[in-house]
Amino acid sequence: MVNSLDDVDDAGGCNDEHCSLREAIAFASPGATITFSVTGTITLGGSELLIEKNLTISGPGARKLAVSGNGISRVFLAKSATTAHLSGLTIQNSTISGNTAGGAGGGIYKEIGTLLLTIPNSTVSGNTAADGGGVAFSFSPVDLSNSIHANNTGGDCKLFNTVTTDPGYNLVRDGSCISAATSRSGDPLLGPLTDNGGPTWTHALLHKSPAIDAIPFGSNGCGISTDQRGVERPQIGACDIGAFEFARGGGKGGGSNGGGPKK
Ligand SMILES: [Ca+2]
Ligand SMILES: [Ca+2]
Repeated sequence: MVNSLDDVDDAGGCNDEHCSLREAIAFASPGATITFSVTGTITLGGSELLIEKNLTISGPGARKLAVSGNGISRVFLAKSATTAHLSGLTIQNSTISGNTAGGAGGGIYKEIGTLLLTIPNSTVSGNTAADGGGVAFSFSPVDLSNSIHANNTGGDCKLFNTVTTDPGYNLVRDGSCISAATSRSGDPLLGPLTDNGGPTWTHALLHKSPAIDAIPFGSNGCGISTDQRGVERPQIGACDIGAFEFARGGGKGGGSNGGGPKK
């Protein structure tokens, strides 16, 4: 049970007093499930979280827990022949500098094996890698829905020898990894990563973003009933792609609706 948002690996290991996500991964038995008693943002101290055994990391909800590379490192690297199941968390602001060996998958890189990544209603943006800045997958199928992938340096999504499952309603700026008729490419018009209300930072959808109301009510559901900040979905009748629901005239997001009621 992760009970701290810091990235400290102290001498005490993982116990009731202090257990960081880094410690939980290091001390977990193969096949274990890691859960969380904290919400907010875990900001990594400069190095990626290495997963070298079969693990399930079950966050409290994509809108409640974010793991940030702080613009310095990739967030997760899952090594060969492991099964890693990540759910209920947001991956943000991760960067890996481009080198030829490891320069893929700025946010997440999964080598051979199985990665069951649940990132519906997520926004993957501002990540950097030589190849596949947002997410990269090698020999491991990936399931995307209702998500935005944009503005990642090195490509928004990269598949090596694998296929993507696209249930639809994805907006991928460079058009990578999408196949469903309801998914599209193009600029999602994102604001900067900042405090728009809620426990974690988000990229607001700007006025006229094509992500706004792109998911008809009842199609794919809204995924979840609130956005990452806690603002109710849908607003204005239909659901928005990604982690942020645009609300004209404010709402529970404290008035930060990413563009304002410009008509
Ligand atoms: Ca500890
Ligand atoms: Ca909407």
